[in-house]
Amino acid sequence: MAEPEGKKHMTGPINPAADKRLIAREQSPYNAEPPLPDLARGFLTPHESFYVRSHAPVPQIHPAGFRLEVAGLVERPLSLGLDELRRGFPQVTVTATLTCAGNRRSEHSKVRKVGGVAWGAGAIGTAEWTGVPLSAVLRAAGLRDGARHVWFEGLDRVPDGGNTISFGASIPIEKALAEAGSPAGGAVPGALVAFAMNGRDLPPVHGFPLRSLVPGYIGARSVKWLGRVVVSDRPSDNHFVRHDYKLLPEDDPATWAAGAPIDKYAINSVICSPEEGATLRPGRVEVRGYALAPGLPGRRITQVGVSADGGETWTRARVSDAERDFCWQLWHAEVSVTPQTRSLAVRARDSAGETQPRVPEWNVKGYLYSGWHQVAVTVWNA
Ligand SMILES: Nc1nc2c(c(=O)[nH]1)N[C@H]1C(S)=C(S)[C@@H](COP(=O)(O)O)O[C@H]1N2
Ligand SMILES: [Mo]
Repeated sequence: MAEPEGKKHMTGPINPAADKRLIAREQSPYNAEPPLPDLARGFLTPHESFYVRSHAPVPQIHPAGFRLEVAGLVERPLSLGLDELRRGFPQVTVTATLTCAGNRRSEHSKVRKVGGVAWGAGAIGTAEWTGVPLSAVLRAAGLRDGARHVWFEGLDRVPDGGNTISFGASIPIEKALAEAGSPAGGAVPGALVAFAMNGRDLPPVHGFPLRSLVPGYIGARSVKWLGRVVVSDRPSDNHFVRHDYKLLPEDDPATWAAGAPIDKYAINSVICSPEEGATLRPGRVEVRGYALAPGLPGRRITQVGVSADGGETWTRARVSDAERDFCWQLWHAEVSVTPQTRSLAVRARDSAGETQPRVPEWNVKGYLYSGWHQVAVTVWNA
């Protein structure tokens, strides 16, 4: 049947899977990650391969009427249109890896089942983010005495009982005002109000028209569809700050209230190819993947080791990219496999001597899995 005339130019709800080449973990809200070999293709992750983590449908925001509100403990509350934000402030482009705190959650579930999106190891990606340093916006508003935390509020509506709530986050004022140096990457602001990803307007599913972007912090602090920034003397009491994203051994309300919110992400490394279940020929095999130093300025991956014998012996991998704060490194290694080989494993070490445990401590929500990544393979002697 033909569309009625008047409806032809109306936009429907945004299809979050459009232009994506991802494996859906949930259709609604859309949560999806790339096949791992796609991640290892390049230092920057193209939009099609960039994971999506959402708690609600993508809100449709009309840029003409959009305003970013800045409120709370400031001298001058601001209400900024997109043009004012782009023209009135310095712009910076920062390369940073974004990773979900739940990346690799399904491996926690092998120890003891955890709820939440059952992520593989693809809830991570690296992009060039362009925007305005949050510090510049805060300076324009003028911080008042007692300013200790900066809250971000998204414009999506997350179902909560019969109601809806906004997705929110909170970062300490020191992080909001921080500036880290990075030899290859230039100055890296502690946080950005970002409007572009890999040189183009943010795609709707990644937060159009604005998102916060907090290099080094878990993805949950990089709030998409950012509508409000609030300066406060305390962390936000948003559900996603108070009741989620904490490393706790059990699901008990008292421990939840007392637990500290996760901010920085942890050291990690993952094999992207061969994939789990691959069949290989005996001999030399090329192994590829990513490694991520913890989300602290100056931390570097200094060693990546790959084992084909369950951790008895390790081959040093070669890292391919320039070192930059808050960015992953892609690596590759050649190892020998025989018909006795059952799995490939990777582990990394950073410049502060931090390493990955074989199996990390379990937590009830399955966050920050950072154990050795192991891929089962079959070696077949033709
Ligand atoms: N408004 C809003 N912001 C959000 C979320 C959300 O559901 N709503 N999800 C967060 C989480 S948990 C992550 S890991 C990142 C994912 O960003 P991406 O979908 O652009 O990859 O966005 C964060 N920002
Ligand atoms: Mo996340």
